[in-house]
Amino acid sequence: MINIIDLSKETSKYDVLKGIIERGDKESKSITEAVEKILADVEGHGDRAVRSYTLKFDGVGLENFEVGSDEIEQAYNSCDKDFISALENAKERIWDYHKRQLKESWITNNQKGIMLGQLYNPLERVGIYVPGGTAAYPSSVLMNAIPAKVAGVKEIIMVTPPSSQGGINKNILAAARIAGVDRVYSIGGAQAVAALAYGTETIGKVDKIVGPGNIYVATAKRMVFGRVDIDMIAGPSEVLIIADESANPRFVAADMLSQAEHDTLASSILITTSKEVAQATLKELEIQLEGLSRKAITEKALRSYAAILVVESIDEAIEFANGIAPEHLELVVREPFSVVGAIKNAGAIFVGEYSPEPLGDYYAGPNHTLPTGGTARFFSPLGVDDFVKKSSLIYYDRASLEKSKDDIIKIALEEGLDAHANSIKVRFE
Ligand code: HSO
Ligand code: ZN
Repeated sequence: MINIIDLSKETSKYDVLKGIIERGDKESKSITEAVEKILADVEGHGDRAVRSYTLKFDGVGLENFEVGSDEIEQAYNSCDKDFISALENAKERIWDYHKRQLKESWITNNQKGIMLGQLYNPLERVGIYVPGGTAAYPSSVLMNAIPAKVAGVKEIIMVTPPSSQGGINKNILAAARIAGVDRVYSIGGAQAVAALAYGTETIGKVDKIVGPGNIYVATAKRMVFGRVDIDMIAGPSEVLIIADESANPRFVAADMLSQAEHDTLASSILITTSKEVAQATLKELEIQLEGLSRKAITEKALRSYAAILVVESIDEAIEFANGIAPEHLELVVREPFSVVGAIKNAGAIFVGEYSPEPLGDYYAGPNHTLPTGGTARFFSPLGVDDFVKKSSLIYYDRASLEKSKDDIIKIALEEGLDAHANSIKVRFE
């Protein structure tokens, strides 16, 4: 099903994985043009355009997009009680973790007559996109909304495409209620992104749009960036597992499958110093795959984008991991904490064999919205910072400005900006 690749025999390690790294839907001209048209229509015609695209793409004619609080309440009450309590427990942990990310505004006056600072303020209104279909995850509602809540965002608006009957998944609505989402609209696709970015007669414009979506949603987000802020552009999910001879192949295979079941573009890579672990994991993958409800998706992902690599040393595995910059990195080695410091590029690091990725996907507290496709080289997990902006604060008294005036005037004149120089001079004439 998957080939085991002995990296010591390969000349270029990264070529082996090129197809995996570069997977994912690419923006094409036809997608860009289609999205451009949707954005322009919604900007020009508001609700009318959103209504007609909802009919065209989702197959439902909706007069009113907003999901009423009664409907949300009803959905919440009809959910499995243990599921609700599990989500509440997850919320508590996610909240607690994100609370630690809050930063305080600061002001310093360590020079007499001068005060400088940075003031933190939450964004006013934020939109969360929740995809429809099999990728509609209640856990993602918590992961997107809770950091915004913790940051102090005043209004959180969730959008999600309606089913062909016009309804919304009850688990998604329950998660929205638990996370404290203020409004829910049953709209999706690029038209939902446009409605959030530009505002319509019934949907208020937001300051930032977060959440994953298909290529149309991702393209729309990229195009409205600047009008509003966006989070990262999420690509297909991936896990890289570093394992030594102490790793349990049953655990390793289970973790690889848990990633592969997300979608046919998901990628699971094992890199190990042990040929035995490599062989045994391969066997386990075949055995465990049989029992999965999403076997077809999982198998396709495994065949296309999974790999088992054998290396000579853990150092080599780490160098490789840093080169790939995976979204999720599991360290299933004898002394995982001795390795953590060497990891430079990874969205989330799962340490030791009892910290599998789904623990982080749902429950431990850190965010599961993570940089994908190698972008962990420069992006960070979604967090409170994403929902806060800063203003600089500057105060000088007369004496302090007078002391600095010659330098400022000099720079202004060199830039050829007389009026800038005058703004300083005039105060001392
Ligand atoms: N592994 C996904 C998150 C997720 N898993 C949601 C299950 N539900 C991306 O980090
Ligand atoms: Zn997952």
